[in-house]
Amino acid sequence: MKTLSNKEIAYILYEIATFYTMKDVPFKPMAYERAAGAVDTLKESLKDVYTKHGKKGLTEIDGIGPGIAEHIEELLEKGHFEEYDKLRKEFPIHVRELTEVEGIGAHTVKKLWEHLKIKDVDDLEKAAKEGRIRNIPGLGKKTEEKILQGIAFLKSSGGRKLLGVVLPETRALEEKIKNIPGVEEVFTAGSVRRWKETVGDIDCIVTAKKGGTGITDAFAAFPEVAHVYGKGKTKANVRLKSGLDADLRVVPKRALGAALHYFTGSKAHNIALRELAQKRGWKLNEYGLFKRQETGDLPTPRLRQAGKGQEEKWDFIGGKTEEELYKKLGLSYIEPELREMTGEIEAAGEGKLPTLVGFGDLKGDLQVQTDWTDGEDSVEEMAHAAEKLGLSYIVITDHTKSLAMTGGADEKKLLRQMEEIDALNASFHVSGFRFQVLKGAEVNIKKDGTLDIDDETLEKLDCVGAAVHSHFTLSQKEQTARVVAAMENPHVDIIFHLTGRLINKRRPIELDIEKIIAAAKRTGTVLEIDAFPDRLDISDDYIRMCVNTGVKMSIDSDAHAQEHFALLAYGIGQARRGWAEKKDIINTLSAHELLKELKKPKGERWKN
Ligand code: DGT
Ligand code: CA
Ligand code: CA
Ligand code: ZN
Repeated sequence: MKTLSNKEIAYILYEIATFYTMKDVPFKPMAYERAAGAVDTLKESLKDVYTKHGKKGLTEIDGIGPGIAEHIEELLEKGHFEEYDKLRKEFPIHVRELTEVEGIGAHTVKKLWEHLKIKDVDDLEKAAKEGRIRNIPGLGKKTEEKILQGIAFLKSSGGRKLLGVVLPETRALEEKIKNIPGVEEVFTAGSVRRWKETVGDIDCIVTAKKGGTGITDAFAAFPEVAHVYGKGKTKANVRLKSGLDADLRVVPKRALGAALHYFTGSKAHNIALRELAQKRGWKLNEYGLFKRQETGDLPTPRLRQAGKGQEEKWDFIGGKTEEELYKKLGLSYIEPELREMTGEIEAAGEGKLPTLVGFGDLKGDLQVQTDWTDGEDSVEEMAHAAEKLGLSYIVITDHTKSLAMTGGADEKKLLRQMEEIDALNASFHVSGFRFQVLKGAEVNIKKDGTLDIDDETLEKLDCVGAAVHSHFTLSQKEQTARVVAAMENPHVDIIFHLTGRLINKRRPIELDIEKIIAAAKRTGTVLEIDAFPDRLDISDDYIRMCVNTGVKMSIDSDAHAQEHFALLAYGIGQARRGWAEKKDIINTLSAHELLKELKKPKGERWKN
């Protein structure tokens, strides 16, 4: 059997969806896209599902029908299937590469191929630079400019990958490493452990059982490995087939904490800590914390001058755990997310570190899309999925009318949805199920800062989020005024994904962040931390500014499907990187507490 990860299979399914779009085949693109989405977000590996339950197990996955299940079976068994081979022959195109450019989807790929035989980003860049894209019907000069910007942006990201892509891959790798004979424990360090929004490479640390050998050999021989840069007894550096690099280190158990600390970084944080150790006459490295040996037979100054006598000898004084290291250096424990040299060492010395919002602290999710607009699942399905994940309420925030491509809701549609939500909540109540669905919307902020839904309707909603989805290139002055105007609206409770950035794809809009935060404070408007891994909007430094100013935030999944609630973890990681505590995040409140606050006039909210 082949080792294909869920990501790889999902990609092939997306590719096929694109091919069928290009052939103008009806329905198939949707079916393949839906299957791809299902595979992409599946927790278990498809290979495991197939090994355990066969093809039948595959068809039991929501979104995968018998036809596609058969193809997945062939993919797992042989690595390809006929339909796919034929399509690839017909369209020798690098779909994944092309669609990584912001704004390019299946329909654009089709046009680019039909008119200019563009098959990869190199072709695309050349054609755009030569001004040939603008002549394709339906694309035009603006698209051509956008494409060039998208390519430049992709290149400038320097190959760093989204944490949202790397983390699932890392967890899968950890599982495989755990199964290498001789391995005792596996940890991931580096930027992944610090929840950085993008990652350069994966750093894994393992401890070996007594006498455990051959661990690095087994690792380097994984089918996922495309290239081995270097390999020794305790260390291996490889490139994975996914394009990511991974480092593996086998470390002694007595120094696990020191190794974990060293390889977690950040580098600047490590250096500062090492200096603290040096100030005490100690030495800190990945093998532990050491103190100069005190022996009776120190060489006499005369011998030492002559370069004779013993070399320096060091006694191991700590390093089994990270907690111990920090303690020995007079610091309270510093969470990985804070190790970026932004004042954490001083704060730890003074006992003034924040108690970070925890991964289990969220009680609700304030941005959820459904099949009323561009989400995949119904209000009820979303409610059940959220409850399963341990949440006790969600706010339904479908898009509004000026986002026409999503089927955005107008006032009437919102009113109808409110009725459905009332009915649903009533049925929950009857069954004794205490989950609550709250009414909301993701309202569009128009160019002039007004909203696309009238105040009378907004007033009926429990929680209103407003967001910028157009006119991304206004000047800083105009853009700031636009968002501030939206915050002045008494019905706008939260600004969703403030800067509109898409990591590695779209720049943030230009904002005077100090003015924005001051306006949020003044008006009592909440700023969202959108947890979707390519948004993570607002960034950690903006979060820190909110914390320092007392501006409240929410952490929302921006879910468009049931599986997306799991993405909340990325938002929590981001909040922690911004030093946020539980009190800074409004959806750590119960539905009751939250509604109580939201019923007050904006200026009177969030007073404690
Ligand atoms: P990345 O991979 O670019 O997303 O970021 P990191 O932080 O994972 O960096 P990486 O993989 O180069 O190294 C992992 C950790 O190892 C890093 O966070 C700190 C530690 N480290 C690496 N090089 C040095 C160094 O020259 N001095 C010190 N003190 N620590 C280092
Ligand atoms: Ca790394
Ligand atoms: Ca590394
Ligand atoms: Zn949005």
